[in-house]
Amino acid sequence: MSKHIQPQLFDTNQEIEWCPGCGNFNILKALKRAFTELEKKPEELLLCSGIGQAAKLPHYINSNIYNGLHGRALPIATAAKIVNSELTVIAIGGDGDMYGEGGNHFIHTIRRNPNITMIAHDNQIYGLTKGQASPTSNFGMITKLQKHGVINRPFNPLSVAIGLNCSFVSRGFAGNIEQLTSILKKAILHKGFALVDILQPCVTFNKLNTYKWYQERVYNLDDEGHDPHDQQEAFRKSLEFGDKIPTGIFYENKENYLNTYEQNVGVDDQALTKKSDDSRDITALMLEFT
Ligand SMILES: Cc1ncc(C[n+]2csc(CCOP(=O)(O)OP(=O)(O)O)c2C)c(N)n1
Ligand code: SF4
Repeated sequence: MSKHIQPQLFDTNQEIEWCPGCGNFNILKALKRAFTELEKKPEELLLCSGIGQAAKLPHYINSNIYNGLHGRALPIATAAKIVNSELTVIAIGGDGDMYGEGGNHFIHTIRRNPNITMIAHDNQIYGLTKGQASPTSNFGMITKLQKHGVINRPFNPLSVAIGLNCSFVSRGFAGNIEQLTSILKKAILHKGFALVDILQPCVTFNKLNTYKWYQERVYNLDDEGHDPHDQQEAFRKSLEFGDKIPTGIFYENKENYLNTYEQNVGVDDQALTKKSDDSRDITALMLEFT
């Protein structure tokens, strides 16, 4: 661990509003560890989120933060990265926020490939609004609202991302801080859009996908010698979600054509605020409209 930067540097004095035992606490811990081990400074970070229990996380990390509308973390993160490519930008939220209300942005941000990290606290439920089904809830799951069981098949974020040739696709488990920290570090260092889906027990509203339920099923893809550059194998692994649930890095796309969005629009070299005044002079543009 770095001598200069300690995890406490990322603490804030905000009172944490999560239920005792919530998987979010370990995600917060792993993220602080990842920033510490990567020797990030608070001013180098921007954490963007929408609405939800998970979306509160940026308030609990000493960094630049943007807390916006439900489902809108990704467009904000993409815009911020374009304006200042020197920032480490993270978009964070729950499975409802990122895959439901923000589902359209999820798909098209993968296609754009900005150099940002997306973290989804996937508790397979709407936590903040007290336990309705979310896009990733298991088929047949009984909730307060879905009294006869969920009738929709679950959204599979990893299969969608791999199918779209996403630059980096991974899954962690909030019950394994060590592995989660390592995945988060790799995702942040990866140049391009990096998805980290995290199995996150909601101890209050999801009585099906508990710590025990996950612990009995999760395994590490590294232990099987999985090759993350093999898209078809990664896709096959992404379909596995039952008695066995893979975690780790599913897919890493290293194809040359895959420039980042910032490279494609020509702003990846320097923060726009640091560019010379000349490049920001819009007089000629304004004259075109007179
Ligand atoms: C446009 C819009 N729709 C619905 C809501 C109500 N709402 C707030 S949070 C939330 C779901 C949160 O669930 P999730 O994103 O999975 O996060 P969690 O609370 O489980 O961490 C909903 C439906 C809203 N605020 N805005
Ligand atoms: S409702 Fe669920 S997700 Fe929200 S803080 Fe409580 S345990 Fe965590």
